[in-house]
Amino acid sequence: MTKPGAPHEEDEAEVPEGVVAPVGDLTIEDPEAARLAALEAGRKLFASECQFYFAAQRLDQLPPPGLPEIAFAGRSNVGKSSLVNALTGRNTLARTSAQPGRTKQLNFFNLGDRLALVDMPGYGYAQAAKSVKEDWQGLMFQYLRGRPTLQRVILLLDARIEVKESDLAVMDLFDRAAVPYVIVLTKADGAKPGALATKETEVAALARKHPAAMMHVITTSSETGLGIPELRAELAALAA
Ligand SMILES: Nc1nc2c(ncn2[C@@H]2O[C@H](COP(=O)(O)OP(=O)(O)OP(=O)(O)O)[C@@H](O)[C@H]2O)c(=O)[nH]1
Ligand SMILES: [Mg+2]
Repeated sequence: MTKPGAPHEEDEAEVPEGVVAPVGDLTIEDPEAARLAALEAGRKLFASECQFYFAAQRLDQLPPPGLPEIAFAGRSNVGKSSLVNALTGRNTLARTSAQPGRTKQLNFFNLGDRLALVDMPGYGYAQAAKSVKEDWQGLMFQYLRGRPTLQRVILLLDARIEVKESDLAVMDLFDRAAVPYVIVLTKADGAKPGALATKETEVAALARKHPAAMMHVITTSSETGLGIPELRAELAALAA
């Protein structure tokens, strides 16, 4: 559609190659070109230098707010540290372990001076002492509520198992803190295709019920790299 009286011929001559084609004063996006451009922006950002720069065990120890922050949250052992490694293409940047409870503090990583990635301790670890659980909840809630630079929480759910009470409790907590979060399914390599599709539908329905959750769900595997370029692209859009 063009505005009445818009210079049709000139428009045709001036359509640039690439993402957008202006028509009159409207902009028609080419979704495929926009998708490819976003993937490329994600690839470039995550190819840049990434360095650990801060560990916080208490709220009064947080680094001064600076870069836009992305926090990775989820149950113990869901694959948060592995996802940080997969995104940044480094196997040993964040410490991972088959034992739950590996990450015990908020670990901050500087990605190309454009984004801070925050690897958080896991929740829902049955063996953890009660005081540790309360500390974690308290620390996370205060961090989430009070952090002006926090742009997005990545909430990881295991694609192979059911959503737990602790996940639902954390989603409520995020809603109350009004922090936008995107649900990422992890370990998709370990789920059968049919079960994975059912899980995606179930989790998308769950996301729709939670006001602070983004509508879409990203399915990933840190083992195979599934979904990693898409998540990089989404995060690049939030970078400084
Ligand atoms: N098959 C498979 N295993 C994975 C994947 N991602 C992580 N894992 C394994 O899951 C275990 C836990 O991974 P971590 O990344 O340490 O999990 P975490 O969420 O950081 O755990 P905490 O720090 O204890 O909260 C490790 O044995 C990983 O190798 C994946 O995509 N596929
Ligand atoms: Mg960890």
